[in-house]
Amino acid sequence: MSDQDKKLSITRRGLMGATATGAALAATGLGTTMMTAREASAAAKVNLEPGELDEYYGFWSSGQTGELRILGVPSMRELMRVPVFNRCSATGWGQTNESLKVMTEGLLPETKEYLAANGKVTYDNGDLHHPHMSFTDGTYDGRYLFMNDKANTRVARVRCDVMKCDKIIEIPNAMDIHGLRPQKYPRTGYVFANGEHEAPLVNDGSVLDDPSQYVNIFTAIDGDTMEVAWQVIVSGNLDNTDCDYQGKYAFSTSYNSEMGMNLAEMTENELDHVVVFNIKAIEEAIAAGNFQELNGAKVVDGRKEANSQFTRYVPIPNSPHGVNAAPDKKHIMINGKLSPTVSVIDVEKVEALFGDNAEPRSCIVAEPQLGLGPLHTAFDGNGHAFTTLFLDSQVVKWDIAKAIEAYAGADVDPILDKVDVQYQPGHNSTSMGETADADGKWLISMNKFSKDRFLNVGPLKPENEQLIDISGDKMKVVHDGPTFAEPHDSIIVRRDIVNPVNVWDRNDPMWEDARQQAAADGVDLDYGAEEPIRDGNKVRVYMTSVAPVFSMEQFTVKQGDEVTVFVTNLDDVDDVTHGFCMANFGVAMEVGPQATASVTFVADRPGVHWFYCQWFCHALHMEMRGRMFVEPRSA
Ligand code: K7E
Ligand code: CUA
Repeated sequence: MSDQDKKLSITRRGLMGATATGAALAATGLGTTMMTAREASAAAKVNLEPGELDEYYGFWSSGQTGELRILGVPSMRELMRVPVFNRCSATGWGQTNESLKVMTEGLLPETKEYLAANGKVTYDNGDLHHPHMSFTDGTYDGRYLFMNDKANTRVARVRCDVMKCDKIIEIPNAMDIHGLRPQKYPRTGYVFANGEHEAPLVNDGSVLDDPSQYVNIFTAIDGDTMEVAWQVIVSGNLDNTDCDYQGKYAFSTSYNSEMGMNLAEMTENELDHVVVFNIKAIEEAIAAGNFQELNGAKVVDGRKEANSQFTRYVPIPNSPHGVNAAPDKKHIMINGKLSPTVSVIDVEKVEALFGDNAEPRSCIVAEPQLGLGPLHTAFDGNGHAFTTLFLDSQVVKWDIAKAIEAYAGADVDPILDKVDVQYQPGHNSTSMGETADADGKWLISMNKFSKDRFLNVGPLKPENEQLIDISGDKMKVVHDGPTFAEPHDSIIVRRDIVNPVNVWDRNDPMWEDARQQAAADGVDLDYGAEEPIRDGNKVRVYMTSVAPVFSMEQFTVKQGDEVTVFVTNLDDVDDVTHGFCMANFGVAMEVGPQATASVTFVADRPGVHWFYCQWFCHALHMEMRGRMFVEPRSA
């Protein structure tokens, strides 16, 4: 054993000792001694033969990378990266006019001003934690994926037909969107989004040290229009959120009910809370005009002291984190984080909370002690829950019904199994597990640390996502998957639900602006133009691409012209993507089959400049190039 290994194993033992769950340890030990037939077949399912397709799509966040990732499950092969909040060199996301429209049109006026003062039109970073698919009737419907940006207070939508982001909005009044979940029933519907960090309601620099003026904001976004439907002011901060299967309530955890500003203040209380939002009561108030308008949003006051019908505050020990609705459509798990417990809410007991003199914890029907650092819970659809234990570096499988019996006084142990994961898990997700169609096959444990699990790549290590077979009584880790910064969350979706196209529709709304500009210039995008079209010092170049040629071999502009190049890819074949790179101008973009993409730059470098296709498309791909001639200003 190397020193490094010793150190790790000591640390691991120290952490496990703290759980005082010897029986669970023995159980996990047993799991590794013998490979049963079931385990062997699970391993076979993981290692797909070349050419075989996965059974599930995995949609992954990427944390501070700011993109959405698509993996195949169970192979854990990364299939695609979809840029959302980030700038992407390969696709031109954040540079093409089409992507810049998505990234800028939903920004608040003061943000645009701030960015302009810094010579920018949009942010180029994001912190994407929670990707979730739209629902119809309690299960995924394959229309959209929604996701948050904690770094710059935004919510984005990705179209599942083309796997491109089509909407990004900045949320007014709130600070730093964290928890996000789509409404499950009757459909999405609303996308619920938590502002994590509390701030003065009027945040103009006049308030710093008066916590009584700090608020936090819960937002419901209309998932169809991507506009803010309404907001609720709450007490305490907001962490994660989920909603029921009845369309009545949403639930958000608060790890800082104290409204503290530093660590000591934030962790002072033994009890924090989960906020229950009464959707119907809020909708009625909005419809009746009983709201204040704040930066364009309809806002109601659901703070504790407002004593409204909009919210209830259910006390939960201690700094709760994840919220997860079980596929039984009845139970909501609140993960304790600093408390070793998960608090189980029965949604049928929530209505009574809004009656007179209700005991605020009367909706809690179980609170099993599971181990140290419970963060998130997933489900198999057979009455079992799987909770990550951050400090124990384990996943614990437990029986929901037994936990309820134990809470009522029965002498039963709800814990069924524990498995070590490497190391420090945050979210976990199961196949179809956040829908009513949870199928109990796979669990992904998203671990914050990989330490010694992979070849050393320097001080910055990958995270480790482990695939766990949950089809039997005992959990079995079957695959390690290194991954870069920092996937928090994922969903695992049956492949028949997701049906992207192979080739774009020529009439796609994505390039409606290009279509209109072309029409105004008397150009048909499908044919392009012979010569650049001049409009003062603005020059528009319309070309098409068919492997391996661009329709223009060369074009001439004047130094200082603002040049917009539109490329329409006329190839109508799967996987023939072209690109357009204007060398030494920092310009590059992807143009998918039948797509139009455009990019604008100032031609301030005189002389001959090559543009080339930057996506390998043909045996003569290298030859797919042309020249831009920039006449010097003096000429
Ligand atoms: Cu638990 Cu941002 Cu979902 Cu990370 S949050 S782990
Ligand atoms: Cu077209 Cu490479």
